[in-house]
Amino acid sequence: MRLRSVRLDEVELPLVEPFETSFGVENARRFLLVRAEAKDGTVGWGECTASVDPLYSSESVATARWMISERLTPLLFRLRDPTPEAFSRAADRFRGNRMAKAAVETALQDLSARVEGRSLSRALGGVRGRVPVGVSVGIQPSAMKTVARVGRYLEAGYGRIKLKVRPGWDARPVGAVRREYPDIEIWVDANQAYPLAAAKRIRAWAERYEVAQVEQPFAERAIRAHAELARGASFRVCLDESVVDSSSLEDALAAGAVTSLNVKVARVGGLGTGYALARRAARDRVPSWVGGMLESGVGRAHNVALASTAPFVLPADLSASDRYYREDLTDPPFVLGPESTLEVPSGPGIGVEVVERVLRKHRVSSRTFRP
Ligand code: OSB
Ligand code: MG
Repeated sequence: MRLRSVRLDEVELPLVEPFETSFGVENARRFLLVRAEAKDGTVGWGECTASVDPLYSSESVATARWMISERLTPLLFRLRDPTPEAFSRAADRFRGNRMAKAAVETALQDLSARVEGRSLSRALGGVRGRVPVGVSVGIQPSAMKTVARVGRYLEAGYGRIKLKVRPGWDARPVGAVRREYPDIEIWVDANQAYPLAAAKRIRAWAERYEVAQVEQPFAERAIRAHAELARGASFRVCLDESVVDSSSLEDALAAGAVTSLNVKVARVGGLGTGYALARRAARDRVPSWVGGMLESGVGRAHNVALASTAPFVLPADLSASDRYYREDLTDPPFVLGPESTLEVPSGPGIGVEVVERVLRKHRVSSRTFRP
């Protein structure tokens, strides 16, 4: 396969409602899209989930734009056969910048599956036609509003609820949801917001309200703190930000710091690495699930394809398009199916198409690169 062009679009898509985490509020998502076109006209799409400010990780829209424009695209054009694997291997010499790398790698994954005329799920070895999903609920103005929000998601059919928490916003909302819904599966995610000394208190409310999983309460590098929390706990300790590559996963496994693994395609630099990490975790009987970053239909489709592979056994943070956006970039939109699942598209590549009309409406800039 030879490439004809790479286009880098910047898009701003309004969210249906603000999404608040321990590190900030988002009202709209501003992100990059990579459009890779082969000589024969076949097109593959990838999404970059870095946000305007480096709050979730050190990458931002601006750093990813520079990385993709000035380093990754030139590197890609120098490859004789630009497969996703060849690209990842070559891009490895640049440190970090995994969200930028993932945007390019996923575009090549879509493109190469389309060239081969098969779905991305099939290309990755997917074993499921529907993937179990849940919903991630942002920090709300009050515990009452949290309960109401959760109620609406349960009514819509979501089977597990992840509540965003932070110091001062944990036992109260979690307890309120548990009292209203005694039987639902509750996960929480703190995005590194707690000091190491908070372990005892986290354990107390998580066990009291039968939380099934506590995600990334401590800092990215705090492997020992996560291991301490996991020891003897009735809930799983999930790592998100801490695991970015195989060595960080090895250290976390050896320390007993990870009893559930959130795999985000963007955080680990692409689908290839994401799949490998989940396989490695499964060898130690650590279950994996696909995490989300409020992706548009493009990134969501990549995530759904990954979630269809064997090592992903827990429900993903992948909700229907209408939970995020009034008008998604892709067609058809993702809709919630029976038993809290999303259907895995079976068409070529990611199996959904970018609607150029919607893209143009929300696009703020566009730049095309040629070999
Ligand atoms: O930590 O999982 C996270 C969104 C932005 C940044 C970090 C996270 C999230 C989510 C969103 O939880 C989940 C989704 O896309 O549905
Ligand atoms: Mg998380």
